[in-house]
Amino acid sequence: MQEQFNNVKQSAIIDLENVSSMREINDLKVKYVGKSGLVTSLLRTMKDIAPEMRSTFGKMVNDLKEEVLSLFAQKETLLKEKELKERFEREKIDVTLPGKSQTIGSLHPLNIVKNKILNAFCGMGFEIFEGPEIDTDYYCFQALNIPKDHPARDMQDTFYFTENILLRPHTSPGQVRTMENKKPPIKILSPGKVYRADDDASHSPMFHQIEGLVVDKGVSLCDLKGLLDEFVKIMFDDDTKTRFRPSFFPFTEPSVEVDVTCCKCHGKGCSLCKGTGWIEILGAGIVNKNVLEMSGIDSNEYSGLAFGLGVERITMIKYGISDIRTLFENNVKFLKQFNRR
Ligand code: 2NL
Repeated sequence: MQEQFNNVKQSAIIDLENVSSMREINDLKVKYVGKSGLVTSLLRTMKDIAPEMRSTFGKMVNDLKEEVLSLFAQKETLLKEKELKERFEREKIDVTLPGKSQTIGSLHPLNIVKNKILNAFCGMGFEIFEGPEIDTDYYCFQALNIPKDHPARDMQDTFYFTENILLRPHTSPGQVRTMENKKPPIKILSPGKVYRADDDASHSPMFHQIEGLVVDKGVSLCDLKGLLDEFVKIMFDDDTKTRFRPSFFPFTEPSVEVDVTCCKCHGKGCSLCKGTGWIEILGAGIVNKNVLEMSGIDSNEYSGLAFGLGVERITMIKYGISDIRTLFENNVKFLKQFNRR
């Protein structure tokens, strides 16, 4: 009988030696101490034992069970240690490795410049008014004193839906609506997309314009000069100078074109300013009396100043961009240069 006990114990020791996972240990537990395991079934032989020996036999089976369980426990401890060690090895992290950085988006250069322009004028008391991108011939041309034979009205220059409905070629229609609906004083900015049938290195069929309009009693060319001088100092360097050249627009009289001293060479002459030291940045003027009258404003009581600029043009000057198309290609390498973080 003792031999039978020893065999079970020996067999458990040998089985345990070959075990390499907790799963196998659990299987072995079933084999030895499970319901019909080797140790448990010893108890079933109790009926063949002489009655006076049965309590000794029972105790021996229990002792064996305990011994086998303690062998299991030892092996379990060893295995757990081994498995933990392997896991540490496997999951080892090198805290000196560089982290994975997140790419953060940034404003498009056109939006950086647009915001800067809007901020500059809002700081001088202008309100922002956005009009529709599709408008009528009246608001786009007639109300702005643009005659029937003016080239801007040509099919080649403007995108028409019907004879009367078109993509606005400037943001002025929004300003006309304001003049119709609001009594002066008026001091507004009209930013937005505008459309013209033009497509080369310095013209895009869609571009962003910002126009400004001031209507009040006694508004003069002096106000226009002071306003734009101030704007230029905010947008470019503090020592940037302006130059007002006579020009022509049907909606302003007199009209001017405004140049600034080149922000790259500061007036000495370079490739950006084509050797002249000056760069044209916008058009402006005193609102034509016809335009005021057509919108219901008494031109004997009130006068107005207006200006219009292209956001793309200012952006190209500020950042030295030579082809307008780079602003619309969305090349991430190009756009990343404007990430100011
Ligand atoms: C340019 C020139 C200009 C205006 C826009 C304007 C608007 C109204 C009345 C009178 Cl409602 N004028 N706008 C005036 C002068 C010039 O834009 O070269 N823009 C890109």
